[in-house]
Amino acid sequence: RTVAYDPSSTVSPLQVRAAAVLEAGWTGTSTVPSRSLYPHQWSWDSAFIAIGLRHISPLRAQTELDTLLAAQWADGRIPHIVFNPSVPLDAYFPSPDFWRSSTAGRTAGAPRTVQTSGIVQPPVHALAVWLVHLADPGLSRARGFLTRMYPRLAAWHRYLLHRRDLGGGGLVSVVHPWEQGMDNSPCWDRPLSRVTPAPARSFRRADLDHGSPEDRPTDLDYGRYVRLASDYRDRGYADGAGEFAVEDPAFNALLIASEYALARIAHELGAASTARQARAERLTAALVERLWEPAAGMFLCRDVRAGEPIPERGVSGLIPLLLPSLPRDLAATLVRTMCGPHFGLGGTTRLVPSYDLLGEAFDPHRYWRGPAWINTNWLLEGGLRLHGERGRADALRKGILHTAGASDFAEYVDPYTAQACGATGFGWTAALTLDLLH
Ligand code: 9YW
Repeated sequence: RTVAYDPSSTVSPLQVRAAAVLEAGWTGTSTVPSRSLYPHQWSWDSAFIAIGLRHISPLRAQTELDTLLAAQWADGRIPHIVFNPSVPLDAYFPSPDFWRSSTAGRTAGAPRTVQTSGIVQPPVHALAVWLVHLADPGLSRARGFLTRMYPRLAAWHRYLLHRRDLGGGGLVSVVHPWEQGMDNSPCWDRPLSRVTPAPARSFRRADLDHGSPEDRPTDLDYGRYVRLASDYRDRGYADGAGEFAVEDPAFNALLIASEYALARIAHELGAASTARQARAERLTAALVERLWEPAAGMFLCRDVRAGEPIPERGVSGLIPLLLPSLPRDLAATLVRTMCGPHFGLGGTTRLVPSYDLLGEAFDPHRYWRGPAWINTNWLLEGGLRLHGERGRADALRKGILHTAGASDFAEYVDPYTAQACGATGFGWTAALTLDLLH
């Protein structure tokens, strides 16, 4: 795959359709994940979207990331949502009046001029910045893109590594299921069961106006999400004391991949990069030590509050395949697990499902409890390629492109039938399709 921006190359119908999705979602400064369901800017969506956008407009891809990082808090956190002030308050819940970032987040250094949420999402940003730079290094240099991004990305990683090492073993903990990005994964059921739900009458969901209830999280889950988020807010978004703390393999693997990207960015800017490289390797070792589960043949989440692994196989436990310094035997085991009965790749499924096909909680339509998502499959496609699994990577790439086109760029699909679920015209589905076509 080439990365350079080449406006003269021939364009396929799928590329035209994917570009149209991103065009329709562009607000002038960023791209919404979905016009109907998610009308604001989401953190990891923007990173994936920029990775695709760079192929049609490196300038827009830079702007996407500039807009997100302009909402960074003084403590280094990049909020999971940056709210668009022209969207009505009731279009999405929880809205700015729930998070109250500019008042409740004052001590943590929330920006004054823009409203954001107070939790974070997986750190895909340094990786996205580096890939966007590579698409048009001349434009990037002329606009000082890396010079502007580098200190912000460094502060982001510092926040995660210093304020979020809640388990004390060098890895980052998420303090809310939404932070990990796979909102209602069965991996969260056990730690969430300890949380007292907020009463259903105390909030009003907006997602059910647009999505089918069978495809979405339940009301009980929502009550617990609300409780965790409002407790965090009421502590002024200070880290350390919450009821929920989980070390997640995908979140940490993406941080490590981004740390490698940050080393490359530092090198490009003429700064020292070896310490970052070494840190990425140390983090990989910590990930293996704390989260690898030989009996499962994959990584598992760790419930930091209970001090034990969470015995559920989520796709998150396969994502560390994208790490270059993963021991060879672990990479081989991950590939076997991905292609075995629990995930079925190349056998019963064409795309890797979000959760164990044999798991008790498996549901082929409900959000992160079984359906296949394009972003996780894109990450695994890269991991397979990195570890020399060319045939499997090619087949997965084909599966992703076919599914994206046939489902009208669905948010997620039934892993067996590829039937579209959630929203169509979804941002990262279109963006990562574009990336795979280059
Ligand atoms: C919600 C925007 C976000 C993604 C998350 C996904 C979902 C928001 O949508 O969360 O209201 O459920 O789980 O990963 O960033 O696309």
